[in-house]
Amino acid sequence: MRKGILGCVFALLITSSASAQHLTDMWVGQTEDGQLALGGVSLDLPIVLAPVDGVITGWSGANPGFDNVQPGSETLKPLAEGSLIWVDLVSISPGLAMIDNDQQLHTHDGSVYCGDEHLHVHYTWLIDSTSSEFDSMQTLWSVELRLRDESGQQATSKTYRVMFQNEECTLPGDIDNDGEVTDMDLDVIYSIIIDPASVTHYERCAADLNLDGFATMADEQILLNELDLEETPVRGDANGDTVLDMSDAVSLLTHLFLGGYEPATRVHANANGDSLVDMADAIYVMNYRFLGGSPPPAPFK
Ligand SMILES: [Ca+2]
Ligand SMILES: [Ca+2]
Ligand SMILES: [Ca+2]
Ligand SMILES: [Ca+2]
Repeated sequence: MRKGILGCVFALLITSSASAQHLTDMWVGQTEDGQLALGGVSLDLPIVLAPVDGVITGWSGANPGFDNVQPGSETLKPLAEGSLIWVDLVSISPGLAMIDNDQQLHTHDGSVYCGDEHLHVHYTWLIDSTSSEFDSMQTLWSVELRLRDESGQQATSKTYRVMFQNEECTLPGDIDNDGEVTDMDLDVIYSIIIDPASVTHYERCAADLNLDGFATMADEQILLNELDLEETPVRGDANGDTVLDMSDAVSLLTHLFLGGYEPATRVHANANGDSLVDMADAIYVMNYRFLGGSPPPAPFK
């Protein structure tokens, strides 16, 4: 039922987009060695899809399309005459769909005919918010694909990964969106990893440094590397000896009121994990150590 309705909608969508050459289209050609390859666009950054609501609901777009190599390519040669190019979908993220020119919905691995040596197609990519596999905590979806020549003239391409987002994150790692990646961002990544539903989509997205769609401790490790830190800090451990005790409260008070002492990162100073480094953090450490108060929030061991 849904597929029939989709057919009408996408006949329109595809007709209107098929004639245009888009900046993000991928060129399909062959290398000097006769292997199929993609060119014309960098696949390092996710493609941001636009919101749609109605027959299909979620985020969609007809980019990238697949075009024959355009004049001026220095790295790829045009396809051999008689080529019959298929796109093999090697894997596709749950919740992501590709809709081909026959209005077929592809949500799992499979193959789609792309065209001959003059190919020019725009499939529709859809982050399907109505899919049972859609995860609202996810911030990036991807498809792995390769090109195959049914005529046998060119070798199968390597596998490419094309990434899609439903909201742009300009700088992965810049979780507080102040334009730079600092230990302020490290201070907040732990709460995102523990409870992604408690933060905004942008924060989840910015915390996904390895671009797998979710904020996890693997992203924390990348952030540590970017900040030249060797290991996960202990929250509230102001003097950096990995033990939380009275000396941390003293170090923190020295930092706050006397100057001349700087905790290694904001995580070391911000014992209670709120948005400030202040007197309350020193009190929090003393409460925990001497009065049976709560331990600091993560990272704490
Ligand atoms: Ca930042
Ligand atoms: Ca991640
Ligand atoms: Ca300490
Ligand atoms: Ca604090």
